Amino acid sequence: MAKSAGAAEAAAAAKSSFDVVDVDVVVVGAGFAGLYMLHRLRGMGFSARVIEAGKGVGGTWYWNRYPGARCDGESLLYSYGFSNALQQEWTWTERYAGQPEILAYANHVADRFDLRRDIQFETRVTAATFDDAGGTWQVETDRGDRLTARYVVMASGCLSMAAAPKLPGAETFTGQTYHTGQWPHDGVDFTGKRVAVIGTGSSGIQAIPRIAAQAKHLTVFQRTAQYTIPAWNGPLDPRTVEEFKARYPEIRTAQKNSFNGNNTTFKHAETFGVTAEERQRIYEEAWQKGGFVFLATFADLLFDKSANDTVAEFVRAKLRSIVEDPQVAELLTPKTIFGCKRLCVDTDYWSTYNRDNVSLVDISSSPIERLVPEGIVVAGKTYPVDAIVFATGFDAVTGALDRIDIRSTSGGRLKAHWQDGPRTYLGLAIHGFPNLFTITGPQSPSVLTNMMPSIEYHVDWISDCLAHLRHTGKRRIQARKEAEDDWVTEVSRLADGTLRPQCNSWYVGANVPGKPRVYLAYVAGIPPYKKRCDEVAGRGYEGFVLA
Ligand code: FAD
Ligand code: N01
Repeated sequence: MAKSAGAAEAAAAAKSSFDVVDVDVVVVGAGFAGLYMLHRLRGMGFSARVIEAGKGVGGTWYWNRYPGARCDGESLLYSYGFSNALQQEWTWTERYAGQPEILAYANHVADRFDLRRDIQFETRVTAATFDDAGGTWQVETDRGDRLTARYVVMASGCLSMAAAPKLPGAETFTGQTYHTGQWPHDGVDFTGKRVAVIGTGSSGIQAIPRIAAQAKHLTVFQRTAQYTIPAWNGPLDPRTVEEFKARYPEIRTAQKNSFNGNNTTFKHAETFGVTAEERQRIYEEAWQKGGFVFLATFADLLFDKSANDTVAEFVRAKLRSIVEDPQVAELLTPKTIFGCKRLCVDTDYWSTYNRDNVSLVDISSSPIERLVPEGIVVAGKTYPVDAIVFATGFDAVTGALDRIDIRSTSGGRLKAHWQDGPRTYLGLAIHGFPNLFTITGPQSPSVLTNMMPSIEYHVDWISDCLAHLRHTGKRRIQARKEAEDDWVTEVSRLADGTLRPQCNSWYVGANVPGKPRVYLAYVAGIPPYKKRCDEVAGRGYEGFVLA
């Protein structure tokens, strides 16, 4: 839609930066990926501009301000390792840091490395076109900027496009609606309110106990029951922090080479290699430690369904011991493969259903019919509410890329190239779209790992690649079609060898109507992935054409 002259003028007057810019690199997004990318580019002497839709840095941690939002990778590991000075001066206070602390950290990084002067906020990239003749990208924004760049780096996030169902009658609802991924910056006071939460993934499971503690009544609408492991969050012992700081360089190296970037190693190879009693002991020990360590008990849990059943049943028994009402416990009992959807990590989630002011509505067989002025209708019954919280997740991994009109004069539109699902080489580059890189892009380990080391690895790989191009006098790099085809096949083959694609999750795009069902990440872990990417670079960027 064309902007009115008045609106365009107001937008132009409001912005403090440039209209036409020519830089070496445009980076889209100022989350942890964009911030580190900018820092590296500066260090190498490249000119760069970061374009960010939000008003501030932090990405995920800027947008997801819902009550209870925190990381579920341990803070001491869910942080940058690229600067020893940074990791020595910053002190995390909790085992799993809350959103405000992580956002403060992102802001500290931006200030410490003086990054803001090259970031344009409140600006959304709408289009990017590669001109084959000129060998440059033209980047357009919703504020009328035109940027020319030799390279574009997409640091636009895997979980940055909030997704909510289009419910009939939504416009008639007279209460407030919120999405966990677009939470108001001033917070929301639910005191005295009847609140609905739709969705019981990681966001819902974090928010539900906190909303229940404040609201007059909370009704949770659950489509699929989820497995969750206690976080046992708490203040970090200063001695633990000191120990980490003393050993940080070696810890970071280990992280970058560990299966999922969390320095966990599988305790045992085979679930049935130990007795049932021993297995129970191992699960109990993992439960008492809390968090993702559960997936590291036995290496075959996501390969062998009968092995998976043992851990699933252990967690279900825990649930039954926590939830007092057997009918509610039955509704909350997950029936899916354990760890197939992303495992949740919680504080007091299941026990919240023991509160008098919390009720659970099962919408697995009768979906929400519609919204009406006073609330939500399911199976002909109206549930009156004052506010609805959509904890319904994201158009993950490809969502942010799909929303930009990315084209190249020879390769056509990215949307067309990806109509049957994303196609990439190493999750870093796309055939037909030269000089374009994706940080933690589709078909890389990204969302199956601690994202911080995965982000750092990609940023370093891209930086080395740009340095190589400059050093060798090359100005263009493009993934070969065969290399991309082979990678797509390899990523699918690996996923199909596991139980992972077998449930409906955002990992396969099942949460977004019409999205092609493709496993979106590389499942074999960081070590083989990193080895492959290192080899590609070491062999002069094998699988790419450099011109
Ligand atoms: P993001 O942080 O998503 O930043 C991308 C930025 O790009 C956003 O600010 C967005 O506004 C901007 N953007 C997108 N498109 C455009 C456009 N067209 N124009 C301009 N700007 C654009 N990972 C873990 O490893 N451990 C955790 O514990 C963990 N917890 C999480 C908790 C929540 C609630 C969520 C949602 C995710 C969590 N993640 C976690 C994943 C998290 O997304 C990553 O860890 C990490 O923060 C991603 O950083 P990023 O810079 O790649 O992307
Ligand atoms: O989103 P989700 P999320 N009608 O997609 C339901 C990261 N993260 O925001 O399972 C009714 O996981 C949907 O039901 P179903 C983490 O990577 C991390 O919670 O599809 N219900 C599900 O219950 C995570 O995986 C943390 O049947 C609908 C829920 O909404 C990712 O972000 C915290 C529906 C969505 O769950 C996304 O998590 C938060 C509909 N039409 C997020 N559509 C940490 O703790 C969807 N649902 C680190």
